[in-house]
Amino acid sequence: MGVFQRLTEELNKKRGLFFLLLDPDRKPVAELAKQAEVAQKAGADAVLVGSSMLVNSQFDEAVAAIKQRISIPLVLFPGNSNQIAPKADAVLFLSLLSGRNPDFLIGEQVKGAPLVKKYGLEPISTGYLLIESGKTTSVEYVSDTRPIPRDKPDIACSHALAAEYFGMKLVYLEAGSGSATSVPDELISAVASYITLPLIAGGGIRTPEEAARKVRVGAKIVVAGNQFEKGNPGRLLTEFASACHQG
Ligand code: 1GP
Repeated sequence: MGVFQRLTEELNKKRGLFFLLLDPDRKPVAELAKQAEVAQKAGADAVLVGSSMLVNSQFDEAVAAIKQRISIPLVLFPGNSNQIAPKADAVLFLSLLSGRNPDFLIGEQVKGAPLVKKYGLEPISTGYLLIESGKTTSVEYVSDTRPIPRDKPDIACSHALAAEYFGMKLVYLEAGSGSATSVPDELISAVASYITLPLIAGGGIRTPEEAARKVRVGAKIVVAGNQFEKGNPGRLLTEFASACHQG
């Protein structure tokens, strides 16, 4: 069974899913692999691997090491076409629809597509919308694009509908990793009631309560990463996963 279908079936049993984001720039390979295993035991539904910059050259090695430790899907969340690694299960085949930079709308995708095919990865076409979070995020800076204003749900809805009409499978509402504020509940709720595609919400979601709220207002998948980088996050991961599953 493919990854997208497997996740869709999980969504028939749970109100929402929880994905852990691992950034190979932030931790050594062995720690990333260990954290992925802990997340799986805690109930995470998938592990995303990606980075907006990637100054660490061990991307493929990190993906391979993580893959050895988990049986839940390992899905690439690439910041550019250099982050297509052979050992993953699938890739969020993203287009940064909120921006007007052709490199991130289609250029990187054209470079990455032959690698996705060569490695036999499952592409999951995803409309990626960056939402303003109060300060400049890495995605905004690196992509040289402007985010959608956080108090303009109509603009977010139009972009999300374009993703649906393009035949994409998911829409990702992104505040940016470590952002000061997460995507507003009102904006998630407006987009969820405007389109039929499942929504992912991520960026700056710091507590299980906040994660549960994102599910209740309409997100089907919550992504979090930054808050698990310190100490021993096993318990917090368990709380995040069950908050997302129950909503
Ligand atoms: C970033 O949406 C993800 O791309 C997760 O964000 O690291 O802030 O949890 P955090």
